[in-house]
Amino acid sequence: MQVSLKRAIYEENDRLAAAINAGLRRRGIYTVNILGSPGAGKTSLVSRLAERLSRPLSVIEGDVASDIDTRTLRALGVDAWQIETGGDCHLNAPMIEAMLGKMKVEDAAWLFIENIGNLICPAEFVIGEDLKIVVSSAAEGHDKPWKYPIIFARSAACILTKLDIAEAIGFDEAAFRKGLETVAPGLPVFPLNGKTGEGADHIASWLIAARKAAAGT
Ligand SMILES: Nc1nc2c(ncn2[C@@H]2O[C@H](COP(=O)(O)OP(=O)(O)OP(=O)(O)O)[C@@H](O)[C@H]2O)c(=O)[nH]1
Ligand SMILES: [Mg+2]
Repeated sequence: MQVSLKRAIYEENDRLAAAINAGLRRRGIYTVNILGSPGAGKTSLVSRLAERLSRPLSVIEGDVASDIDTRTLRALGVDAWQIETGGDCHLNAPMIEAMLGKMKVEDAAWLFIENIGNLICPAEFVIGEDLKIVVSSAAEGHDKPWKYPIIFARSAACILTKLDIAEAIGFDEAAFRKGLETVAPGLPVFPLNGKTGEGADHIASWLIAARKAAAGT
């Protein structure tokens, strides 16, 4: 009973997510669902990309509470909008549909969705995105791919932040990459210093290429 109810919830969400994605694609909007632990560097990544991407950019910020990240991005001139889930550990397609009704994403824009900080539930839901990317910080430890394989396996790229403090916290990058290769073979990894922006040019180029490849399909 519980299993079939859960399946029905997923199916309903997936149907709506597919419709959202189709609507955004028709308008030439490319949508990226950004996943990762609390404090991994998701908002820093968005800020660094906003400085580098030339098309219009809108952001949906997901948090359990507060509009701190939305205010941070707006202060940088980014068109950011906040969803407060009030406790839910992930965003879902109905939340995105409701938010898209309020905001005004320009045609042909980028739409970034910063999901709730957590390595479990956000990986299980599609919300209308073209692709997911996962931000993982050295501060979380190098064992994360083994412990949370699904989020890495469902992502199209991994952004590895906080390598500037790797030595101080004993982060073993080779072990992290070995874990990634085990759970998500071939997943591209992009080191990023979220504070200075070092590494963000490569991520921007990769996203532009992914967008072009999707348009060609
Ligand atoms: N040293 C260092 N600090 C970083 C790096 N990237 C981000 N930070 C810092 O880490 C903290 C958290 O970064 P955010 O970008 O807010 O992380 P987040 O994933 O958006 O956090 P939540 O939205 O709260 O889940 C901030 O103080 C950032 O300045 C990095 O590469 N190196
Ligand atoms: Mg954030």
